[in-house]
Amino acid sequence: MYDWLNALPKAELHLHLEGSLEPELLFRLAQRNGVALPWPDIEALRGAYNYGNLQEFLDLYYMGADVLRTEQDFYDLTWAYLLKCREQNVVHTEPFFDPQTHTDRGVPFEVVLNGISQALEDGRKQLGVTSGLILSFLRHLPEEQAMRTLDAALPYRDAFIAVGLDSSEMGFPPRLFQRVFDRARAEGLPAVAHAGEEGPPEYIWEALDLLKVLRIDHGVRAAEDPRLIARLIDEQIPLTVCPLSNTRLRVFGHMRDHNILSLLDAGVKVTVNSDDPAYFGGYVNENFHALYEHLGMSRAQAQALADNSLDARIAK
Ligand code: ES4
Ligand code: ZN
Repeated sequence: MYDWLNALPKAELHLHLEGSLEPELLFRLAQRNGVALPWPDIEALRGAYNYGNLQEFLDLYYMGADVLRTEQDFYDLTWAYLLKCREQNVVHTEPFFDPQTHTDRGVPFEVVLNGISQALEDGRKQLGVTSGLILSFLRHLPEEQAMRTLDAALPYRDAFIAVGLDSSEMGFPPRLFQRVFDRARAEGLPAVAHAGEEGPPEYIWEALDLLKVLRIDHGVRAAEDPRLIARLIDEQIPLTVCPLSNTRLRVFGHMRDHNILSLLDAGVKVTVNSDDPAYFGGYVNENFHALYEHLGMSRAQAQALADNSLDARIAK
């Protein structure tokens, strides 16, 4: 079963490039750039990968991203992830990056974008992994700063397939970002948004009705609202679900309690993704393995999940 799951062609639609920064590369980049780290060694850093909720993880994730300084750093980060894609038969990926995490530290937008874009292009040519980049806004910062980020991005409009919304969810509902998403849409950029990870079903309604998203990232709390589930099924709106992330961040107490297969069987277009693989203990295949081990996922269910991921691509 494991070999069969590994060999399944699949797409990854929910992956934060900054979250694919493995401890080994993090330490190497810190040394290369002369950045002092609060952890004495890789083991100590790994020991810190224990979270009570989303915010505790994000605090560590933003600290880790501080080692990313040069175009080469962003290239190396993206390239290491693309090698994983090839290894795991992820034939297509639509990764997020968070420009504000870097521009707020003084790293120019172009440095970040050039490093990532060059690696994605080399990934297409040398690895045969197709891709499309999603520019994600940080929702814990004001909409005005998201708008300035969009300003910085629009000269490179063709480098993106969509805009997204991530970071701390509770207290930062999608409705706060309606104007920046309106403007992105006017520029021809479709949208996705994190909603219903820790936040209530109401945030998913807002992402659909106000931000006009094509997909919901996470969305697992939709299960609390039967009318919302009916709509997701009726309109076949994809959910990019991240099982290992959800258990590591305690959205579900244990993998056996995860609702992804119930949603699949109900007719919701769910997909399997890794979110922040370096921080949550696995890439896409490890997420599939966990569903097999703890939820008894069948081959037919795994095939449906993989088919959904290829079907839910924005970049076809
Ligand atoms: C994230 Cl798991 C998760 N949720 C929200 N924002 C994020 N950024 C990176 N990982
Ligand atoms: Zn995410």
